[in-house]
Amino acid sequence: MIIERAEVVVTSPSRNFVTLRLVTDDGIVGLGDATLNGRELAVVAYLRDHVVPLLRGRDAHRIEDTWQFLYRGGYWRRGPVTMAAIAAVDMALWDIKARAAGMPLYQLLGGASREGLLAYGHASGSDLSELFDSVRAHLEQGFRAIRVQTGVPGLNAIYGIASQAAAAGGGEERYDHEPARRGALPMQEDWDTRAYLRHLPGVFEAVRNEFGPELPLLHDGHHRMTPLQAAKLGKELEPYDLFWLEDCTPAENQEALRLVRRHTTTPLAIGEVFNTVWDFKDLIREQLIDYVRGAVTHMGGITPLKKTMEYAALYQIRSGFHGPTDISPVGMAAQMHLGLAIHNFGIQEYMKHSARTDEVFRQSFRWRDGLLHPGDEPGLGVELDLDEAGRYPYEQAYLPFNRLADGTVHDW
Ligand code: CS2
Ligand code: MG
Repeated sequence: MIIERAEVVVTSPSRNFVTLRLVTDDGIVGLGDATLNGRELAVVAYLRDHVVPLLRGRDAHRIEDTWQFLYRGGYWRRGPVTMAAIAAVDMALWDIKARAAGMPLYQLLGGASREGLLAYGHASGSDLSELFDSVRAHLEQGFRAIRVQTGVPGLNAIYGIASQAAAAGGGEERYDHEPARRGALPMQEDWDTRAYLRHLPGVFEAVRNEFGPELPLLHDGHHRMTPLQAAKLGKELEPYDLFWLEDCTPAENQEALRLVRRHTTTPLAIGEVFNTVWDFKDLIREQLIDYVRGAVTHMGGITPLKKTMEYAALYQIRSGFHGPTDISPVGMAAQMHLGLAIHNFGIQEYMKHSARTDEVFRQSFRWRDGLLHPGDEPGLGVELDLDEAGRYPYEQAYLPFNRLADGTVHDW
């Protein structure tokens, strides 16, 4: 089975998506997500100029060999652009192999290890009243776990506070941090860690008082704290028994998590910006995290993320794959198939895509009693409607950036 055609499809139904579409000599189509939020065109160029010419004529069945060829043969290793491009090839080849076998991909990854995937949704609000409404809306949609993000008194524009329609989890509203149609250039947001640290414990106390001790609650620190600040927050949140505190501190320096780990038993999740197992190695080996936040789209594909999870399993570390709307339905399907098959699954982030996106990427996801399932269509179970995709050309858009009160740029 030979790769005959390879094309890169860019479409922007509600935000920009980059999809690699491979077609074999016997007409089997495979899809791969290559979306890198805010840097989409860099991956498009990497694929079109440096990968697609190498794929035509290759044996589509040789997934591992193709991955190693693209990773080692490119000489310059790792990095978000390279690994998103390789991820798309890997996903598309697994899609082809499973379609050729007439099976949903999870069957080729070892079969289902559970009935469905526990998923969490994004509740948010600029104040407690809006937040509680958003939590209730997500509970009504069947979510059994909920991420909580709120405004911080004195800060105007901060991460994770969706417009109320989006916070309620429905409609065409774009999730606020989603940059598409928010103007072509990065937007400045503001930040004050001390104000955030003063405010957040009280928010979780109020949420626990309102919704009880059982509901799994998650929170995303979004890389903004020093290790000591993260340790302080983790300790102050212990009474509220979080499912996890995510990206509590920038983790390029994996040693930083040793300090956090010494001070708190709040579970830690890290890795949505990571792109190879090397970024996780010490965090896993020293048990500095509890959940691997990688995404198939950013970690080089299904093949390497499966290997990373097998390494993590040695340390009883579980998955928490990244699933915002800037992971396309193709990328979401890939990690749902992987999450269904691995033993050390933890939780799947699930931000529903817009209706327009679902018209471009027709998928067979099932959502029942708070559990996600990728469906049982052959392959990844996603079809890309090229005519629909053609209706939504790329729109330049970037993620926001942060400045502190004195103007210093800060992690967003
Ligand atoms: C966030 C992401 O979902 C999350 O955990 O960290 O939404 C992140 O802000 C975006 O994926 C960035 O593109
Ligand atoms: Mg995050």
